[in-house]
Amino acid sequence: MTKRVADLLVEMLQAAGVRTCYGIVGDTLNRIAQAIDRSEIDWVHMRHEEAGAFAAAAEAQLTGHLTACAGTCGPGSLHFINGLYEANRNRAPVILIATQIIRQDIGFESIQEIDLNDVFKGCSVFCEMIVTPEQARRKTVAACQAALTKRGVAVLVVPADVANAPAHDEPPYTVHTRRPLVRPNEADLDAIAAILNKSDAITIYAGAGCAGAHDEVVAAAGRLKAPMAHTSRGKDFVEYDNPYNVGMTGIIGGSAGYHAILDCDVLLLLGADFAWGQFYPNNATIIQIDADPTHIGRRHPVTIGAVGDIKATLDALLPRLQQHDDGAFLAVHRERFEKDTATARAETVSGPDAAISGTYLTKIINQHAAEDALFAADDGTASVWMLRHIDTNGRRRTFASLLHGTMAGGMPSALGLQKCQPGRQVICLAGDGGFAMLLGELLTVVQEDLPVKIVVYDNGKLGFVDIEQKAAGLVPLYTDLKNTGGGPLGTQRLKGWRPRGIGADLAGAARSGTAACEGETDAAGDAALTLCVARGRGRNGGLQRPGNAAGQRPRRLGNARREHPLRQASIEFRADLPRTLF
Ligand SMILES: Cc1ncc(C[n+]2csc(CCOP(=O)(O)OP(=O)(O)O)c2C)c(N)n1
Ligand SMILES: [Mg+2]
Repeated sequence: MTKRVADLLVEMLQAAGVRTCYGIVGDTLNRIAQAIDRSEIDWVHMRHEEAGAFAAAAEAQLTGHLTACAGTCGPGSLHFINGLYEANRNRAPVILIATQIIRQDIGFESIQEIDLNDVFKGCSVFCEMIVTPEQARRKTVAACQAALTKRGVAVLVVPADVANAPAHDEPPYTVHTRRPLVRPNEADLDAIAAILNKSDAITIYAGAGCAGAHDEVVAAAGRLKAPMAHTSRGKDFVEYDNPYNVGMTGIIGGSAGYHAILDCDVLLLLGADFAWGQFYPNNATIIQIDADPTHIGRRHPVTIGAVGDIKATLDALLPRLQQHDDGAFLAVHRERFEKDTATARAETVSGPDAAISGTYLTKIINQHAAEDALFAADDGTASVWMLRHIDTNGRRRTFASLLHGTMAGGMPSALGLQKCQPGRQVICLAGDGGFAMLLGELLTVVQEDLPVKIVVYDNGKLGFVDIEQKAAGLVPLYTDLKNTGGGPLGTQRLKGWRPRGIGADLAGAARSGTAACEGETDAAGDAALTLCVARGRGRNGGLQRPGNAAGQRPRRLGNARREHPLRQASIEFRADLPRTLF
C-alpha cells in the first residue's frame, strides 16, 4: 500500500505522544481518519466539534500530553474555535488537524472555503498549512513541537489533496521538547531577599505557576511568616497541607485573602497573573516572579519583576531568606480565614421550599467524592461553588474556564478527563444553561461508555448573570430558563434521579436511595441526578459584590419530571455505595 501524507502525519502525531483524537469525520478528513484507524490513536466521535476541543483541552491540561482534534474543511474545523481558545489560554498542548479544500480551489470562494489561518491565528501558538507533500513531515513536527514547547494550540491546515498524495522521503525531523530551568540571576535574587528580609507584613499570592512547587512555596511562607492567598487556578497546587493558606481574593474569594493582599507591606506574587487590578494593593512593595516575561507588571505596577520557574527560583531564594519570628501579621489573617471557613461550613443546608442550595450540594459532593477525583465545572455559579467548597489534597484536580470564561465546557471537559483517566472518578458540575448548550455530548458520553458523574445545578436560570445584573442595580432580564423538552436523552443507560422535598438532609436522603428520591437507578447502580438549587433570595451566595438583593420566590420542585427532563445524567459517586447518590 502506498504510504500517503495522511499516514505520515498520523505517524508523526503518534510519535509526538498523541493518544486521542476528538472530531467529526467528512470529505476532506476521510483519508486522515483511515490513517488514524490504522494507528494506535483512539478516535472519539463527538457530536459537536466545540466539545471535542474542550475534551482535548482538558486531557492535554491534565496529562501534559499532546492531544489532537481533527475537523473537516470549512464549518467542521470552524466549530472547534471556542474550545481551542479555552485550550490555548490554559497552555494545553493541543493540535488541530484542520483539513482544507484542495489547493487548486483555494482563493475562489469555493464551497466550504475558509481562510483557516486567519480564523485560528488568535487562539494558537502555531498556525500553518502543509503547502506541499514534500514538507509534510517537517511541518507536522514543527506544529507538534510548538504545541508542546510554547504550550498552546497548534493548528495544522491540511488540504485534502496533500493528505492524499504519496508521502515523500524527508530527512528524519523529530519533535524535541526539552525545557531549560529558568531562574533570576544572583543579583536579582539578592535584591528580592533584601526586601523580604526587612518586612514583617508580607503576603504571598500564589498562582498556577506554582504547580509542582507546593513544598517550596509553603517553605517560603514559613520562613517569612507570610499568609498565602492563591488564585482560582492556583488552588489545586497550594491550597492543601498549607498552614499559611488564607484562600482566594477577587469577586469569588473570601475576606481573608482579600485583606491579606490589601493590608500587606510586601506582596510576593509567585506565578500569579490575577487579572483584576482593583484587588492589588496600591501602597505595597510588589515583587513578581513568573516563568512568562509577558506577565510581569501587566496587571499592576510592580517594584521588582523577575523571570523564573517558581520551584527553581525558590530553591535559589530560600537559602537567602532569614527566618522571620514576628507572626502577628500571619495570625490576624489566618484567624480571619478560619472564621470565613467556619461561616462557609455553617451555611444553610437547603433553600426555601426544600430546594437544595448550590453551596450545600457542593459541600456534600466534596465530602463524598473520591480522594483523587477530577472535577469539571461549568462557567457560572457551579464554578464558583467548586472553587469555594471542593477541598483539594494534592490529588484532586479542579477544572473550570477561568481564563476564557466560556459556558458549556463542563461536560465535554469531564468527557476528556474520563477518556484519559478511565479508572478515576470524574465529576461534572454542570449549570443548566451550560449543560444544555452542548447537550448532545451526553450521547458521546454514553457511546464511549464513560462513567462520568454529572450533576446539573438546575436553578432554572443563567444564575451567575442574574447575580451580575442585580449587582449592577438592574432588574434581571433574559436569565430565566424553562428546562422543558426531552429529545433523545431517554436512553437505556441514562436514568434520572430527582431528589425532592428532602429538605435539609440531602446527604441522608441520598444515602437512603430511591425512597427519598424520585427516579431510579439501573442494576449497576448508575444513576442520574438533577438538583433544583435555591434562587438568590436576597443573598449573593457570598460573592464579593454589593447589592444583590433578590427577594425572588425560589423555584418549586413540584412536577419535576415533566418540567425538568434534563434529569438524565449519570451519577454514581462511590463504587462501594452502589445505588446511592453519595
Ligand atoms: C458561551 C458563553 N455565553 C455567555 C456567557 C455569559 N455567561 C456567563 S455565566 C452565564 C450563566 C450560566 O448559566 P448556567 O450554566 O445555568 O449556570 P448558573 O450560573 O446558573 O449556575 C452566562 C450566560 C459565557 N460566559 N459564555
Ligand atoms: Mg443555571
